[in-house]
Amino acid sequence: MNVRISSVDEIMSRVHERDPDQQEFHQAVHGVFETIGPVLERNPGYRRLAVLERIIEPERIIVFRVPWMDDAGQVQVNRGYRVQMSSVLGPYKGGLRFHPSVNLSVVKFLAFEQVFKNALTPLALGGAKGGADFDPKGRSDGEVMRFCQAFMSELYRHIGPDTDVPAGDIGVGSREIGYLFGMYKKLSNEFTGVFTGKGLVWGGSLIRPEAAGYGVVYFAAEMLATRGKTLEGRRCLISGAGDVALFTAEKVLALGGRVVTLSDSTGLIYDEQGLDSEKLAFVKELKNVRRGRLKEYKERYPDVVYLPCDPLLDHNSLWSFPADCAFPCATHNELNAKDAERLLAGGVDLVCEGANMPSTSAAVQIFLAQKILYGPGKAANAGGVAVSGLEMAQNSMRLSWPREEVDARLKLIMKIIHKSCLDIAHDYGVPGNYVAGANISGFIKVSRAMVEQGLV
Ligand code: NDP
Ligand code: 2IT
Repeated sequence: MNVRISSVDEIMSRVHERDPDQQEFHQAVHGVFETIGPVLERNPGYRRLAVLERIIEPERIIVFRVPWMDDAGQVQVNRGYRVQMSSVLGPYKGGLRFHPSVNLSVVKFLAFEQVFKNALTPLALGGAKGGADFDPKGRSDGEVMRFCQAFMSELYRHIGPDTDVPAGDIGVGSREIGYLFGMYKKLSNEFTGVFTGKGLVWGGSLIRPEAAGYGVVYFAAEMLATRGKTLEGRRCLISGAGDVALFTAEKVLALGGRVVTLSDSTGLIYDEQGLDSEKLAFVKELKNVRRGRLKEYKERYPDVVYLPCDPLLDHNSLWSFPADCAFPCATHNELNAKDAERLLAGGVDLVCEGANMPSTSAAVQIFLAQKILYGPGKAANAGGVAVSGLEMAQNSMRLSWPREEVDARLKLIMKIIHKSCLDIAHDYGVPGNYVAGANISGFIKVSRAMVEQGLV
């Protein structure tokens, strides 16, 4: 019998035709598809089993109305999402993002990346992502609580400790997770580990807030070690001023590096002297407690440069300062081809991604062509979800591990991920290419599980 089997290019064209407006999702799928050809050659049966077609189609998408009342008594309506992409390796797992830019394309790209990221960890985690186009900025605690409760009053029926375990992401931190978890507990009448990133006294894991940032720096240190280098004395550009950026900064400082930039959605600071622990504590208090703007850093430390900026504009000035390392830790597509050229011209030989898909496809191609050390987000920032997996394990045991134990496990996991990316890249004839290594390594695990579990 003759069977018509689609080529990878044909499948990619269908992704474009089917959802023409989902650019971020196309970008993420493209990034993976252009590296996995050799796996398909070694496994010709995968084409007939439509492994690619299945991997890009979410198992389930939930889109829902979130009506809530603001402090002025006005009813507001937002749109909520949960994309349950893949459960072949474990319960759906991935964060929630509250930001005005959230739409189905963004949530699908994040869920798709999460599947591969989670597969890279040695833990049993499926992949998902969710969120809403709600902007917590400028909202009172009461408004945020009412929004979270309204959001959970629909989401609760789709999640559970063995079904789907959300966590934080942009705009969803410890305050939001508290309100979301509280509502889940009320509606389900169960105290379970249905969320990660929980408060320390109600089931959270030590090191979870630090995990993504610390993990990024552990991954960077592993990459540098392959060239006999360390972070000691290296000038580092970091974008963002959220959890990922600030704990990346903390660990860079701990390992002897120098942090000269940070940014938020309104501007960046360039501190030629470099941050120290006192300056970092100031930023943490500014962003996490007072929810203020980085501009205040300039008021407190007048010698620094402050530039108002929007990282999604033509180019992001943050990447123009001379440095040795760059850690994009804010948001997707915050680093384009022009920025990549500027980074290289400024002396950068390591780019390690704390954010998900912060570099555009063209920027990635430049890093690969120049053979600098380039750690893609799905490998480099996997420490966050990995410690979420450790939080789930501790919740199941009804125990909690000390800080040192969680940190040691995180470090080991980042080492394992780094090695598996390198080994696979070598095995597939692209030594040192962490993009191919991460994609192929994740793809092999997910596709194998998918095939073994049959057509479900
Ligand atoms: P936060 O909300 O804590 O911080 C995000 C930071 O980036 C803030 O400084 C924010 O500015 C800035 N930012 C966000 N969106 C934009 C935008 N559209 N334009 C300009 N600036 C923006 O989020 P996280 O630190 O948790 O997440 C940062 C990145 O890391 C995201 O890509 C996320 O997906 C990824 N990530 C998160 C993990 C986690 O466990 N939280 C784990 C792995 C990856 P402002 O302060 O003005 O809001
Ligand atoms: O992008 C990510 O990996 C996260 N936002 C964390 C996901 C999680 O479930 O901890």
